[in-house]
Amino acid sequence: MPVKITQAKVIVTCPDRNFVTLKIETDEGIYGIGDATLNGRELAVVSYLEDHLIPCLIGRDANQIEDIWQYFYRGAYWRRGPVTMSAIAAVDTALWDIKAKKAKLPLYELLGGKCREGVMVYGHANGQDISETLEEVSKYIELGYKAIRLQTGIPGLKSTYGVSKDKMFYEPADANLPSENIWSTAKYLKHTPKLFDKAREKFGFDHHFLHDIHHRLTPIEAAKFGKSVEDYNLFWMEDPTPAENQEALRLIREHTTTPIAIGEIFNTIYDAKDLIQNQLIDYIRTTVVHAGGISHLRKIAALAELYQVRTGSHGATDLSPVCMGAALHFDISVSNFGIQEYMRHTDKTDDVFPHSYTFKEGMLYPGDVPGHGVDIDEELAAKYPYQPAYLPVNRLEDGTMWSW
Ligand code: KDG
Ligand code: MG
Repeated sequence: MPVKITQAKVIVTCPDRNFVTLKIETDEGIYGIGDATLNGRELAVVSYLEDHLIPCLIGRDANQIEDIWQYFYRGAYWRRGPVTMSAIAAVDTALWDIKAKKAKLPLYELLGGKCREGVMVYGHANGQDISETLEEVSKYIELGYKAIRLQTGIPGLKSTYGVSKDKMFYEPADANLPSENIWSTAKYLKHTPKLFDKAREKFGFDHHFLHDIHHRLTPIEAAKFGKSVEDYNLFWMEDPTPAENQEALRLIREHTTTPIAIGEIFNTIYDAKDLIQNQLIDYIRTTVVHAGGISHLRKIAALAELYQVRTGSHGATDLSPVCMGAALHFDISVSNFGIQEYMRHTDKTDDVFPHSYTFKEGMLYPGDVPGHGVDIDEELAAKYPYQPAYLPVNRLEDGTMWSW
């Protein structure tokens, strides 16, 4: 029996940071929600949804998730890109939520069932200097984390990616016009291996340590970095070099066995396919929200499975609890799951998005309520209006624009 879509609306709220949520309602009274947040470009996705997708959604059969996906992807003529794919992702996630609620099953059951008991996550330890980062690592270990990302300030640089005032809730979008960071590759390469040297000396090798380079190195510099940290057995180095030039990864691979994770700014399987098929990465970091939703992410994971590439989805604070909830159902049901990033949301955010997922001893569990298990309290959401906020930009010491 068809389930008719009767209404769809976009809810923008800022409980400590901006989130864009799509809510789709049906004639059966069942609704579903999807995350459409694109950090620093939120309103572009709102317009894409309100002006272009929602008018075409009304009256359609909510059961036909794949057909609706293809209608918006192929049918638009203009394909791909973060705005388009975040909007399609929100529709897809909301429709999966509806289908699972209608079946009275947790979403993972419709995706093939559980492949594991829980989802290993990594948290973020960051500090102005090495000793501060190590103190943060201790806190994560006390909380039970098995995997931790380590970032530290660099002597001689006022600010750097990954180091924030707020420890548990890292928030890079910090100003209503972009703030400016200064970068020096030489200073970074000299300092960062010391962080992992001290961390292994203090904590041993029982925990997974990760690191995000955030697209800042050239291929040969990235190769050098990967080699310099091999003794510290990193779980991965992330975004070692900008991935528009995918051939560059071959050079890095030739020089180091430090595993590589890429994909948080990818939007489709086409962005990822060469890296996967040539085995130039070990982990693919595409997300439910920025890569076309659960339907498309599962296709990426299926391709990656053929090449022993595992998933490691992005999960920064700017991906809403709706994305996190959906991601956990994906994570628990794909066979080649690797790890899930988990930056905690603030209490204010969690209050706006009540959810069934829970954290225990370094793992997240999606819960067993029907759907993806995340809701939105619209009354509360309305109390936190949108606040313009940009991600920073990055320049070299001589003023040259660089990758942030
Ligand atoms: O919005 C951008 C952030 O999500 C991103 O900079 C965080 O690189 C990131 C990460 O690995 O979580
Ligand atoms: Mg990253």
